[in-house]
Amino acid sequence: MHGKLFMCLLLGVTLLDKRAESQGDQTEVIISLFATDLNGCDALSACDAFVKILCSTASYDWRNCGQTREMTDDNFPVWPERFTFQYTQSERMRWRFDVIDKDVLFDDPIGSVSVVVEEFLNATEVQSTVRYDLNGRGSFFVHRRRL
Ligand SMILES: *[C@@H]1O[C@H](CO)[C@@H](O)[C@H](O)[C@H]1NC(C)=O
Ligand SMILES: [Ca+2]
Repeated sequence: MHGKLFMCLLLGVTLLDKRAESQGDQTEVIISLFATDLNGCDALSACDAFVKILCSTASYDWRNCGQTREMTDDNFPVWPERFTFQYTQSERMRWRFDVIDKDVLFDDPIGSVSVVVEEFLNATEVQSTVRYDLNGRGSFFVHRRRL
């Protein structure tokens, strides 16, 4: 009798656990980045672009959340890094991607993209990549990785 009751309780707790999980309190979001048609960087070569990622949530202001390597002399850079974020809906996370041309003396900004992560997750329910405009300086893509 006691054994059965215990099993029922155990089952109940396990089911509750599963529900909390599938309601997605925390989701792992993995992204990678690429850009096309970058332009206007250097007179004698293509852009040497890298990306600085900043993020903010309800509980902290903009902070560094990663950086890609520089893709030298390439207006169609595919950055090899993957970035992993722990996403909680109530935290209202945002990303800011600063695309920057590496130069010998001063790095020059190419463009900046702000993303509400919830909007990105909604969009990537139906497609895996979202395109953002760099105001005439090219296109920036955030790819959601599932593999
Ligand atoms: C994302 O989708 C959910 C479910 O359809 C919706 O309630 C929510 O408002 C959407 N969020 C944004 C930021 O578009
Ligand atoms: Ca340069």
